[in-house]
Amino acid sequence: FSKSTSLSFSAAKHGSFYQTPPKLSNQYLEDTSLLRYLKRTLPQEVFEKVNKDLLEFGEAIVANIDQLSKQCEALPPQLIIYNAWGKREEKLWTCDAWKKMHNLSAKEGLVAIGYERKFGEFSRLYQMAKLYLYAPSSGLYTCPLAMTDGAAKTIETLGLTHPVFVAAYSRLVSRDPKFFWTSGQWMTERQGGSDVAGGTETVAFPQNDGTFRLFGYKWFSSATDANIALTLARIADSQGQVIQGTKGLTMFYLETCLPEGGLNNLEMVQLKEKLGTRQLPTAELLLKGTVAYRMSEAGRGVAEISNMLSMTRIHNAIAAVASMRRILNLARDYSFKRIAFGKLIINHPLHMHILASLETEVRGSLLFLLEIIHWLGKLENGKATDTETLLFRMLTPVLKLFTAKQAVAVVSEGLEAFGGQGYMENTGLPGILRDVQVLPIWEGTTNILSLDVLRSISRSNKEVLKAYYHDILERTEMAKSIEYLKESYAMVIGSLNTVLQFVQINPDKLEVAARDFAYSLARVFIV
Ligand code: UCC
Ligand code: FAD
Repeated sequence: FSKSTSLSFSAAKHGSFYQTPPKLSNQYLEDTSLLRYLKRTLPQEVFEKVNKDLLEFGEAIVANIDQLSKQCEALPPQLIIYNAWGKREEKLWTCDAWKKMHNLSAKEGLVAIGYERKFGEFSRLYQMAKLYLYAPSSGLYTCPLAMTDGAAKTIETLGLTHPVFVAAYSRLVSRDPKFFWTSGQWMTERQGGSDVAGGTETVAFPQNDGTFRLFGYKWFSSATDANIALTLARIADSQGQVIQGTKGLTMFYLETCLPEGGLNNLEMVQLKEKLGTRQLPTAELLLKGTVAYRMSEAGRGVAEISNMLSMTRIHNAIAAVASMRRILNLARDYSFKRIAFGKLIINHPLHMHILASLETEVRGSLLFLLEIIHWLGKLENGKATDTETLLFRMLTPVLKLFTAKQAVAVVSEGLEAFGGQGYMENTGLPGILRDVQVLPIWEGTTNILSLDVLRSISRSNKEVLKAYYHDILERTEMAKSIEYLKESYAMVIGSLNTVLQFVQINPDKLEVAARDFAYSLARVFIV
């Protein structure tokens, strides 16, 4: 052996090559599609303010927030049921980083911006662009934030004026970390998460003071440390009888802790052992007389909790697109650092082609997401047209199901772009794949949302399909006369006609084809 070779592999030395790792840069600056969309859509004076805040927030994410998210992954929540001396304590322990996420979410206005409405119809774009930057570095704190936003939206939409709801609302949209509350959403029971009406056994017993006492078992509670929850139960009559099915379900509001301290007559039975989302305290809960307030009319629980569902489904899409963007940006950075076969991997045409095709998918999903968010902002500010109102209803489930599935595929491909390192836990990369795998499952599975798309079509007497048709024609109008876009234009219009004809020709096959149909709606809209 030569002396230099033996020296570099002796004792504690393990060779001299160390790969430069991928680097997380300011994700706002790295996202040209987002930047361009905001520049194009927001009025100049709004853009300047939003741009400044997003730039600063993007810096803060790199400087310290991303580190906090790593701590949330490394120190998952624990449920301590008994103390060392056998006394039942039921304490949910969360790490400091998780608590810091709560505080910074309030300070940064991650829910508040959407309700302060300082920028009118553009407020939601601002709020959700911020959440989009935050999501992959949030240690999944965006999960409780999604449900908090959903709860605030439900109280606002239903115009609830009972002091309990007014007080809760002011906390959900607060920027003061000490005052800020988060919400959970307890819908799923053992017998059914999709078929909520078939699965809900929880019973609500009316009390003389107008409140109710809930008894039941909630099978999944993602944000168990939340301050409040919206849930469903069946109201018992004086004989203790309940109405089965959807018409028997009513929406309730509850606070997880009693004003005098201690849990509100509920028991955290156990934390779930999960493939991913380990940062989240997902528990099974026993409701044993939980004090609750009726939020919806009796029997209108499913319809009214849909206000929350449509918000959380948009948040789901934010997490999906943001995860895709994160892995792709890291993979792109890595491709300028990793050498194989004598050159940087970015210079291998096939690797470049794979990254470019992922880029196309991510940009398409992002533009779809931003368009839905803009409609949400318009709806809330009385600016939406009838077409936009109809399309918002049909395309929200499409957005959720499409981006969630895309996220699993794109993140999986993204991991491969790091070779073996993509599989190594201490790179922080595998956690992204684990966490996106939940996105197609919760908040309505892909099948359930495909059927929801059909529901929205039949509820509108197919008017929404006409709106969709005209919307696509309008968006593509310009391309008609541009020479190099003519072929693409013809393809889009051809696909549009095929999809819509399918509904007319095959009404009996719509259910079985619902998923492909929803995908086609997404693809045509994106192109
Ligand atoms: O998973 C959960 C939390 C996870 C953590 C949060 C993550 C947030 C993202 C974070 C990212 C990091 S909570 C559990 C979520 N569960 C679901 O999503 C349930 C899935 N199942 C469905 O969506 C089903 O389609 C059901 C439950 C809605 C179907 O029930 P029914 O009994 O068959 O309902 P009907 O009869 O079709 O509808 C009842 C009423 C109708 O209104 P009316 O009576 O006025 O005709 C429907 O039009 O509800 C209305 N409705 C809707 N309205 C149903 N769905 C909708 C909707 N999407 N929008 C508006
Ligand atoms: P099922 O409804 O049993 O579905 C099983 C399969 O059947 C699915 O593939 C589904 O698509 C399919 N299917 C069902 N019905 C139909 C149909 N009509 N047509 C075609 N296919 C159908 N829930 C809450 O309420 N709050 C929470 O905080 C919460 N947090 C969660 C956290 C995690 C990590 C997970 C994994 C789940 C959480 N859930 C929560 C539950 C989640 O919302 C449900 O698991 C989900 O809605 C699916 O319900 P299910 O598990 O009962 O599946």
